[in-house]
Amino acid sequence: MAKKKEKKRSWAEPFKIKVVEPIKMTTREHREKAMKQAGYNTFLLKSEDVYIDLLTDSGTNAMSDRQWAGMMLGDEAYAGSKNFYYLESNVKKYYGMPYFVPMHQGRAAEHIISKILIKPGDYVAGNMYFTTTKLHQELAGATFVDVIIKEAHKPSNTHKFKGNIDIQKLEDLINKVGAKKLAYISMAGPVNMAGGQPFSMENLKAVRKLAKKYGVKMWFDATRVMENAYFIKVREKGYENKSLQVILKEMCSYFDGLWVSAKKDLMVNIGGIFATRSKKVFDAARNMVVVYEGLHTYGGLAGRDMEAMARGMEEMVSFDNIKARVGQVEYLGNRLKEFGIPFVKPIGGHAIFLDAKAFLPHIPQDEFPAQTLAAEIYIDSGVRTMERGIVSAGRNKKTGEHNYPKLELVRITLPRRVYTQAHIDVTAESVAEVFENRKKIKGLKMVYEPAYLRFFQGRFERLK
Ligand code: P71
Repeated sequence: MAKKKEKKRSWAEPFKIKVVEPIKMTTREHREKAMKQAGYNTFLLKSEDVYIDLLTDSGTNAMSDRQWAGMMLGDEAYAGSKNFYYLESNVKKYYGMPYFVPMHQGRAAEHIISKILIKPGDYVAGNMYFTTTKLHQELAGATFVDVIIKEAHKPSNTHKFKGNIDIQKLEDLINKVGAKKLAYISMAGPVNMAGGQPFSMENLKAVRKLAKKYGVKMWFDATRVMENAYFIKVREKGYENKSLQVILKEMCSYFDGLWVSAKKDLMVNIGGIFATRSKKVFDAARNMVVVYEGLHTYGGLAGRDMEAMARGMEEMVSFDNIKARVGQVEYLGNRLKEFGIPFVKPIGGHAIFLDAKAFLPHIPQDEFPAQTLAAEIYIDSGVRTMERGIVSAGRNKKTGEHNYPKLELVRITLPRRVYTQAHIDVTAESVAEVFENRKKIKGLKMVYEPAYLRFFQGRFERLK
């Protein structure tokens, strides 16, 4: 008997729209002017001048009706807010960490953990770097060493777990500097700068084994952990029948502590988490938070923010939710593929990362191809994206030269539950238009460079 042909069925987001925020399209002339005034830096544009804002998925997500309802239940007491206790119990439940300190956002936690664990002259090993994470580690006196697998640095390599740590590289580093000098292993999942690429549970377990052998601590940047958990479920053998909640708990179980920028997975506009199983580190963090953030039961947040976080945490573990999120990123990637546009493969969890070196091969890296491309996409359509290349990589601490990262990327980031498939189509078509006219595009020169995290406030001019 002939096999029945399987019918392809579409799927849709597990929510509908209840509140809308108008956005407006501007003229090309207006955008040319706005981009010039912003020094060809998309961080310096006014949001009002942006049509589709794909700069980041950080704090830009749509909260659910249940989260908004929770905002009215904010207990704004200075000390001991009930929202704090609810959030604390959810941190235990979902991340499995017994000790929790709220923070206003991710980098506050990075600052505090770096100050606690790093002594000047120490090293930190990580699976590629994140800008704010690495800066806080360096400000505390550490040298950051990237021990991610080599495949992660190649945009077209389709390794399923490009966020993995190279175990040999890590062991070599431990042998070279000595375990005592390695303040901790800083592991992010998925890896933002590598293209939203996950690590596998198998790799995590191998890192744990090595860390145990040498007595080295492991800390987890769990900012977008749900996307990593999703990729483990759909790509790694043995996890296909496990719930995301179970996978999340297992991942966290291998770490001594973690931090989270709650502005991502938890679908809130502000918030951060610092959590650990070490009473000693907890006591130190709880004491430092009163110096830098606020009392240890609010950490720079309002009670209502903590309520929205606690509720967002319950929503983030939903399989349908994360499937729709990653599915939207995949949809954008597939549209761009149709146009032959070069981007990082495999398609990551939160964004598509255009390969600016392949897109604009005639622009040398010190004329900032990714910065240029982000500016051109904005000028074409009002779609705002972000540079993740040489500008983000900053300068070498010792020589003062630019760092020249292998990856020179433009990130097209999708906020959670915000844009429709039509917005994604408009975005893909705009990138295709810029691609068609790429040969005419000229690079940039930097005319202002701030000392820290230069990508936020740096200014550029077009080369003639
Ligand atoms: C993103 C952001 C926000 C951002 C930060 C720096 C430059 C440009 C944009 C923030 C992260 C993150 C990871 C993996 C820690 C933070 C800091 N990402 N770890 O991707 O992605 O958290 O912003 O809450 O302080 O747009 P924070």
